[in-house]
Amino acid sequence: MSKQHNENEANRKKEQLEQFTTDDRGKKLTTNQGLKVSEDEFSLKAGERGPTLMEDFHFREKMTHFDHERIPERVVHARGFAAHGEFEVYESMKPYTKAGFLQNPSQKTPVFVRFSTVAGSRGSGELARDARGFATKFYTEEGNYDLVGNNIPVFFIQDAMKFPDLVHALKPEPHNEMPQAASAHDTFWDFVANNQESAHMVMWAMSDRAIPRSFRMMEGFGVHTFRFINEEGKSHFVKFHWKPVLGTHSVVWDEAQKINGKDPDFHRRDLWESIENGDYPEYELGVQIVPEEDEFNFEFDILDPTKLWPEEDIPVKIIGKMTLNRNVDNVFAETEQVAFHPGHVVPGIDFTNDPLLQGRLFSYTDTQLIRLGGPNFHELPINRPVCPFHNNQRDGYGRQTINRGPVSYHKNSLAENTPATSTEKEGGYTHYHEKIDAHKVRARSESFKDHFSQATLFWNSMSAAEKEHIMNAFSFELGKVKNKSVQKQVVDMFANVSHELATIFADAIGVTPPAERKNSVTKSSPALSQENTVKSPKTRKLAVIIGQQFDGIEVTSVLNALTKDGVQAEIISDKLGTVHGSNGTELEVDHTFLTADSVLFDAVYAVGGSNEDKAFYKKAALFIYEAYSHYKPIGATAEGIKLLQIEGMENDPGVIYGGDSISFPSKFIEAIAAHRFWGREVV
Ligand code: HDD
Repeated sequence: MSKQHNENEANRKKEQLEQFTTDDRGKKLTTNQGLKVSEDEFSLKAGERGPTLMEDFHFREKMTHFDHERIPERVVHARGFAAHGEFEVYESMKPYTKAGFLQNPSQKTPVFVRFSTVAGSRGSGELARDARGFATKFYTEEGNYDLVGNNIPVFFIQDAMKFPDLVHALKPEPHNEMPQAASAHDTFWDFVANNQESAHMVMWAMSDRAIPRSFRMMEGFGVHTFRFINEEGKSHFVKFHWKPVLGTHSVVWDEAQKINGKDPDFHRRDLWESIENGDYPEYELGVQIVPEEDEFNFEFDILDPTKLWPEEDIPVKIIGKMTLNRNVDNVFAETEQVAFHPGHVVPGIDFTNDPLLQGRLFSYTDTQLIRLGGPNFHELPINRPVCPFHNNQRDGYGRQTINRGPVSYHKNSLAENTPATSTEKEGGYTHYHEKIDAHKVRARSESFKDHFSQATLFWNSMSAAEKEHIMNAFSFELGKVKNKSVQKQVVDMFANVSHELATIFADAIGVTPPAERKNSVTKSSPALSQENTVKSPKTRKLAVIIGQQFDGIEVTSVLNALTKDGVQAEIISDKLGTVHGSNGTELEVDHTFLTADSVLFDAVYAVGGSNEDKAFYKKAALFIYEAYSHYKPIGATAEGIKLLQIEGMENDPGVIYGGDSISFPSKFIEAIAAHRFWGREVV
């Protein structure tokens, strides 16, 4: 296949959307009926000071449209942000699946990805402690395939029946609608303690995974076990993973809370700006594959969505790459109106009997009916497949397709029995012929009853710093819970995961520590720790704290070296305008201490300036101290050392002092890539 052909394929969705895109710039203002408007500021009145007239159709049309501009937000995952991109497979997956988009390495499939938080409403801050949604729509030649996942590989509950209960407990409490976008309240923890299958996901939610640095730096998981089906009809169990090329990184909790105030759009801004700058976010697609005959060879049930498959036991095979390379033109039309559904599958991908997945297969279409106002949401431009679609469905709110002819039923003779069904060979979807012989029961499978082993596996896999963050998160969340009994129940529950963990947070919240409990799980999975992730300086945001009469030669050479490695420097001083270096170097200031904040950056380069007063030094020192207290890399050169507030700070890990200016840039880049330095004693 030629390169041109691939690009054409990748652009198919873009071209389709372009047919619906309109640019109002430079055009004449009209009503929705196309009537040219002569006056758009004043309503039609009986006299200049008189009442507005009913006759004013222009006023009524404009106002009615405005009054109806809002649609219900998603019941969960309301706050989200999305981008377009493309996916390519590295090698044919033919032995495992017949899915067309996974066959040919030279084929590009357009994708649309929406990232989200779960609990908060549409306007909530993005740095909530929460799971992140990671939903991908592949516009394949065989129809849309949706991989509707999260950045956490397991779920709180095992059966979809409990989803409304979980969400009621997690969302703001109904009597006073508080707290917004937070799990730190009584009803959530009451749910946890009384639904102990949540233990494993709660461990993830209390870990750094729940406060990602960026959508570009988090993993994605399909969570459920799905099936791959090949041409011969053979089934393999499969779990899907997205691995971010930049590695998996997080912020610290104090920082997250402050970012929510300083820039509640922090994650969407990061995604938007990266794409605008051409730093396209990339994720590799990985699969864990288990042959059908091994279904019962594990110490957990592979259908249980509260269990992951340790990567050391079942390796993740990397099979392709997704690149997000285009921002949306209109957030409402695309990001808000996109409708994902785990039931949007293509031949070669099938479901398992995971009771959480089975229930999801109902909920997603159902929710779109109320959210998008009727059964024609598939016709919204963002939701249309790029391949043809024909059937006998007709009419309904907002129908756009004009179906010709009298025949809208199957079977028929008047239209030669078309639209016609397809055989499996012709690409018709057939469900996997799984044999089922069972009693109808409302029950949890015995094999789903171990709630703690993998929660402990997760705990065992954490580094010392990660464990500390988890303990602090429990102490914070339960510190906000008012009901003593709920606090006690949670302490007792998590003593089953780790006695050490439960004891520490029990102490922090004034609850009697649990009695010593034996925990036989000693296994760990290094792949679960973010300490072992990819480290790269690329796209890291550096705050350059600089004043008048800085050392021009040094700063120019350091900034050149850093930008060459992909670090993005922004100049911060106490006034906008230009700062002047000693040798005539000039730099344009991007932000002042008022408009920028330490929590919005990954690292700080303390330069200072020989011509600055005490006020400048005070603001600069505060900025740097905050970065230091969030364990961020700090580089300081001769003049900049004066900005380091604490004595001996220059000897701390991750504080690079530029005494030796030759090796300074490379040491600083290495520190920026390292992300954070947990070894610091911070009070
Ligand atoms: Fe869900 C939205 C992911 C369980 C019911 N879910 C939604 C979104 C994501 C997920 C990423 C946002 C999609 C978007 O950006 O538009 N959900 C998950 C994952 C789950 C999960 C990974 C567990 C493995 N969800 C789940 C269950 C149910 C739902 C068990 C109900 C039975 N989810 C919904 C929903 C939403 C939704 C109510 C709200 C908006 C929407 O569907 O389109 O149908």
